[in-house]
Amino acid sequence: MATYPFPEAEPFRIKVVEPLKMTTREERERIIREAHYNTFNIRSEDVYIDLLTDSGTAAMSQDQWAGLMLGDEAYAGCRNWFHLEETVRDITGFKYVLPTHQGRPAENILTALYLRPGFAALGNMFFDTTRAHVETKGALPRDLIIDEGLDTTVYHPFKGNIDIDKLEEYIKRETPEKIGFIMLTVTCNNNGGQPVSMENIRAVREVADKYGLPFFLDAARYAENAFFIKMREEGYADKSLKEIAREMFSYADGCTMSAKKDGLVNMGGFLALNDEAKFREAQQLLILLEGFPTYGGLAGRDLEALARGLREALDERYMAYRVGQVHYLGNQMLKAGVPVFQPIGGHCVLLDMKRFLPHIPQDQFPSEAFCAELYVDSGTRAIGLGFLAFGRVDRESGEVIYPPLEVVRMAVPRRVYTNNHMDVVARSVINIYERRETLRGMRLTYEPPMLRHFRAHLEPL
Ligand code: P61
Repeated sequence: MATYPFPEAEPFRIKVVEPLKMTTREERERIIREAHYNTFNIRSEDVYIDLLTDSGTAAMSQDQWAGLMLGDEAYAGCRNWFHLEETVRDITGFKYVLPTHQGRPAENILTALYLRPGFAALGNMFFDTTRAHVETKGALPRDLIIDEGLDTTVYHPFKGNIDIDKLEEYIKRETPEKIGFIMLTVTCNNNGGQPVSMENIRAVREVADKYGLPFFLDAARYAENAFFIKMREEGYADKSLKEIAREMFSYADGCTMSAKKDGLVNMGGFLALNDEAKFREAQQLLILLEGFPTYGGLAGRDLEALARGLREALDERYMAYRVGQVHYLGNQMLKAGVPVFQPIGGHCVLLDMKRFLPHIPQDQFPSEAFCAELYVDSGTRAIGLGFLAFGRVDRESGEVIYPPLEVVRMAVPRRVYTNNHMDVVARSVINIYERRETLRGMRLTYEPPMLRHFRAHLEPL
């Protein structure tokens, strides 16, 4: 990554601290055993450094906390809603905004508006909740990311890009009438927070216009995406993150937003649209599923914290620190030869388990074996995103389908941990890498029928 003109050190100081419990190795060995070797089953209190997710885990600023006291809890027309609406319109340029309690209700409404059984939705890589909402409408989600996006070894500045040729081929083959919409996830979460270039977003707009298709952004990490465009794409170095974000949104017809990421809040989201008729329909669904259109499942105080958080995430010094910290963590591992997905993305470091633990076959859950070891070694919690999460058995042929990536994700919460914490994590990963041959595979002892990784039980072989 290019060096940022501002220092990457924290542009804040710490006013409130949350003590962390320290456990012994013996305690952690017992805890992971009792959690059936699945880090989702560990109590947060027993975790020292929690890198399970960057979603809803941010530390709010004093301005956001102060905003909570200005919460107007009226059922209809609270002032915080108007502040949020005005902020979203200002950042995105979209005409209509619908508040939701997180990202997935926005996805539920959008997919209900645009999809029918037999339709397809085309994207770079659909996040799992979006994918599930597409599927529950009877439609097919299709991931058309560029090939480099799934190669953990090659460098590409925008590994979140969609393959424009594949996109156009798909539309021509299946006919535009069968396509509900195109969606780009910015940054692309499934391959580690890889950015999408402005050029690619613009090219999708052209394809969408050519075939008369709506085009949306999954904007959960749009500000991190804007930062990568500023750092890596010709012509954007002197633009502000807000200008870049505004341009990104200008090519789309709307967006879904899980504000638990770049909204810097612990809960919140929205759907934004330009189409008035669709907006009216969406409002009906919102009332049914979330609440009245001026609160949509959130308290007035939460709407206020979100309006303030959205602006803070576009601060360049914050973002240089934010992405800088994720890279600080990943670069230490890279220097020690650990197989890290490259380039490092915006919100997490991915470890390639096919190269880290080549002696453990994918069906023996190398990612979960590593996560259990990491927890015992340093009290760090990470998650496996590979065969356990995404593997499946084909219903017709009975064939076992392996996902293309077998990775461990270490997602960094925003403004929460210091670089000393990052040092602990990096040392622990390097320590395990040096004795990787001693790790053993796992087997399942309990497997839920759906989304099995959340609740599965495992034991070492
Ligand atoms: C995460 F294991 N992400 O990365 P909601 N779009 C995108 C997301 O990253 C995202 C959502 C939409 C999570 C939380 C999470 O099975 C899981 O506000 C790009 O969570 O509804 C969420 O936003 C959905 C992790 C969610 C999971 C579901 O950690």
